[in-house]
Amino acid sequence: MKTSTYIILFIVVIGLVWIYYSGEEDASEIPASVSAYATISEDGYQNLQLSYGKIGYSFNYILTPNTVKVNQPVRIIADASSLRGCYRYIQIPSYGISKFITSSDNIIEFTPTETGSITITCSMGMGVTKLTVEE
Ligand SMILES: [Cu+2]
Repeated sequence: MKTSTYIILFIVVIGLVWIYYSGEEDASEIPASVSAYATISEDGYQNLQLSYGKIGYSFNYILTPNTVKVNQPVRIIADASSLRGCYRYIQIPSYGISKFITSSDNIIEFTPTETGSITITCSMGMGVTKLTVEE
């Protein structure tokens, strides 16, 4: 092969490597979880959406928003269509809540009385997310 052919091949390889690594960089920019504050609606509730989907590189519960105010009622609206199997058995052990979600019965309401972190899990514990309670 001519020298010019080697040079062109070299440039193509460098180009492909560059495209590969720039793609990797984009993937790492996806946030592991998005922190957001709940707003208090007219009826006094802080409404949160709970679904199942991709977070970073894995799949788990997605809670948005995930930060609430203490001593203000919270309403978790679960997306029954995305929750499958045991992910529908939602447990909030610190508040004694255990609920099976269906498309017609998908609301969990409670009032957080302490600041800190509340764990929300499925019945087997592989589905897990945290709700942050602030002053
Ligand atoms: Cu599970």
